[in-house]
Amino acid sequence: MERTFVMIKPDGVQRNLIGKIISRFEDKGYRIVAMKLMQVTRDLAERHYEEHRGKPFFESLIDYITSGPVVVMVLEGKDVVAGVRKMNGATNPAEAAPGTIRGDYALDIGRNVIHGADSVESAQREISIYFKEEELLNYEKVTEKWIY
Ligand code: RTP
Ligand code: MG
Repeated sequence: MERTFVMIKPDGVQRNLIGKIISRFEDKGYRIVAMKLMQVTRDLAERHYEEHRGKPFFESLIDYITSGPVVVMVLEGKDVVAGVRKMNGATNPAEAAPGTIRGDYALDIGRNVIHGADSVESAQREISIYFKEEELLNYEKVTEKWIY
C-alpha cells in the first residue's frame, strides 16, 4: 500500500488544528502508521527542504519550520500521496480551494499549516529522514474492509 509523509507545521500546532487535521485524514480512510510531536532542528529542516536551498524564501522557510513543535506522520492508503496533496490544497492559501486544509485554515504562503510529500519518491526520502523503520507500525483496522 502507498505511503506518504505529512507534517502539521508549527502554526497548525499553535492554532490548535492538530485534532481537526488528523480527523480529516482519518475520515478519508487513510491509516496512520506512524506519528509523533517533535521539534525540528535547523539541520533536519534543511535536509527536508534541500530542493529549495538557494531560493529567496529558503531561510524564512527554515525559520518557520523550526519555530515550534510540529506533528509528523506517515499515512498509508490507495493513492495517498496525490490524495493528501489534494486535501492540503494549493501551496499559496490564497489559491487553495475552500474545503482544503490550506483553503479553510490559512491565509499566507509563509504560514500554510501543512506539508505533504509531492511524490512517492519524496515520501520515501522524507519518511526515512523523520522516522526509524521500527516506528512504522504494521496493523489492520476492521473498518478497512468497508473502505476497500
Ligand atoms: P510543502 O512542501 O510544505 O508541502 O509545500 P508545497 O510542496 O505545496 O510547496 P513547495 O514549493 O515545496 O514549498 C515549500 C514551502 O515553502 C514555502 N514557500 N514560500 N514564495 C514563497 O514565499 C514561498 N514558496 C514556498 C511554503 O511554506 C511552502 O509550503
Ligand atoms: Mg513541497
